[in-house]
Amino acid sequence: MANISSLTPVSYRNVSFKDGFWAKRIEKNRKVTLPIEYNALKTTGRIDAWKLKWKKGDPEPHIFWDSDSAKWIEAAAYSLGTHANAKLEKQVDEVIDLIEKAQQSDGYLNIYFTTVAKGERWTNLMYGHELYCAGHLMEAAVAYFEARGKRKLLEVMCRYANYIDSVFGPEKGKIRGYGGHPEVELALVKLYKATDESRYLKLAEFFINERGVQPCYYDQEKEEERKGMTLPQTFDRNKNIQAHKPLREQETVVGHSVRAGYLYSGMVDVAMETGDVSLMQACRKLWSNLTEKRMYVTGGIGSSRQFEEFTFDYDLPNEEAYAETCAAISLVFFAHRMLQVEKDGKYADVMELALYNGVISGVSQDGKRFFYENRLMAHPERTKFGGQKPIERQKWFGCACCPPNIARLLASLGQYIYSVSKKEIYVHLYVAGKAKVEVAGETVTLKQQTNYPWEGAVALTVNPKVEAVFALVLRIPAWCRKASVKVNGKRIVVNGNSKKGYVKIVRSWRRGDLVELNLEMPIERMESHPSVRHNCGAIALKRGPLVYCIEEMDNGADIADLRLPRKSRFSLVSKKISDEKVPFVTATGYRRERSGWKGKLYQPIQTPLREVRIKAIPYFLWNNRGNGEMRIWITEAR
Ligand code: FUB
Ligand code: ZN
Repeated sequence: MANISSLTPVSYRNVSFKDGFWAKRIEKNRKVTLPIEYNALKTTGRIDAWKLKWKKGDPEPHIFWDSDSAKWIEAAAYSLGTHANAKLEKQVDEVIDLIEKAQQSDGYLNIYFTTVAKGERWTNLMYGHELYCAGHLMEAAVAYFEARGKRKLLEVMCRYANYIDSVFGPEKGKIRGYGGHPEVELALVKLYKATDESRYLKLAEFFINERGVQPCYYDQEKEEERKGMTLPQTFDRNKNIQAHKPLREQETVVGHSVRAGYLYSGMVDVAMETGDVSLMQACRKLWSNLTEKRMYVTGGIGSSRQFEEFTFDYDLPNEEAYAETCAAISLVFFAHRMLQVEKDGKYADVMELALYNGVISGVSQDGKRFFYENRLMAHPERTKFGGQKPIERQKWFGCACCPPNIARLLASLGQYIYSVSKKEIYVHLYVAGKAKVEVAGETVTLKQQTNYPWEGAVALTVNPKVEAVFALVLRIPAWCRKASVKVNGKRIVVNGNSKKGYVKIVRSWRRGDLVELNLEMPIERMESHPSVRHNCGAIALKRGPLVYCIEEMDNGADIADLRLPRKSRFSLVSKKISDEKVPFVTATGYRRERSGWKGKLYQPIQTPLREVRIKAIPYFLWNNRGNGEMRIWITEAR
């Protein structure tokens, strides 16, 4: 079967960032976050755990500690792929040496199941995370090989993949199981692409095809082997890990949200590489259900903190939102893959939405603290109850999946901006910087100058080595109602000429050709589908890709008391949050008076409203100036 991908992403190594929104964040990621995370891995014992010195009585390494080091190596690899750093490279090499030594003679590699649970390999596929950890290590190996040409980890992971291939599969004597936490599927496809070893693709295909086949593998895994998991009767375990029915029959996104995002990404990868049309069709259906009924306005996914899972259509609670940083990242992965197959701007729209809101809210502006949950409404007192994580971003977590995940995403952000086909360059995201692209047999340098997402003007200079005919295909985001494009000062028709969210400019391009794109970016009042009961009577503010929120420090306490009239006008006021100039949105609104309530909890309506100025900031920036209340959805007054 043939590869059905229409586009190929331009490697992050060919993309550089300059002076813009992402340049700042990627630099912080490189200079602040990566070293902090290395120290956290060191001081919490995650790196030393690779020495396999654990003995009874010592604190146990967590079942997926391997994946924390792996994601950090992957992030460091991307960073080294664009910025040399001898100290960082040495740290990576040292960790890789430990990993190599930890590999068993048959190729097996896992901290927990080689020390604490020795002899219990593959007995707990549902929760054991062995294949999940293997997947993250494979991704790290490929990233490091591609960034620095070093093969050690790649060879370790090929040995491990060969071993896994000898254990799992449809053949007699092999385990017909698959990982409780998907991840290895997409990783095997990466390993296949890096090595050209078709066994890895076949194995990924097996894991995808076997998942959910009835009787379900997990019903056969013995109960007592799922150590330490006391689960309520109502909990549908197979559904939580998307194994309740074969994947091609699944139409609604269910279960654990990160698992779902990684799984769907792996499904697209396998479908893309093998040309599997029925699998691709399943991905489309799942995408629709996810983005039309189960996604937050921020691109966050996962409505229930309990089991970190999806619930039911339109159930999108704000204060109780789970919306894990990793889940939003997994949505970016899924969207990006769908985009390469479908060339449809609806995927880029969601990718952008998640990046600018539900993902980047996961790290503080200084790059030092992280959110695991990305709630859409917060009250400092409320978060002390109900098993919620604290309101403020944390330095690290016991379950630390999110910090290194955001680090690897930021370090590899370049790969999400452009794609190419034989004769087309697609520009999905507007980001200040440069890219080197191969198209129509020529090398083309593209330069983007823009202050996006704060402003909607983008100047794109096209520099082919020699004059060449190809199409420059620019995304017109769905949020933009009015866009204009000029080529060398001459206007071209956009509205009406754009197809699936992109406008295509075919011409013989010459050095210095200038494309000017202007995306009008007014402040929009957003409403939810009427079935999202949590947001009835409320609106959210959005400008371009950015969702706004109101915070206590700008509006005083009790922000639930604020009302925003439908007719009030907005203004933008530029203010600094830390070292960054940010457009605050302000509007005249109302606040209920607090007097007259002594000794009462309820009363017939009589509270007067007083006029106030409401101030909103981009959601991703909340909780950077101290703790306090926050909400995205504001009660509307007519
Ligand atoms: O299970 C591994 C990771 O830990 C998941 O992806 C996150 O949701 C967290 O539970
Ligand atoms: Zn996470």
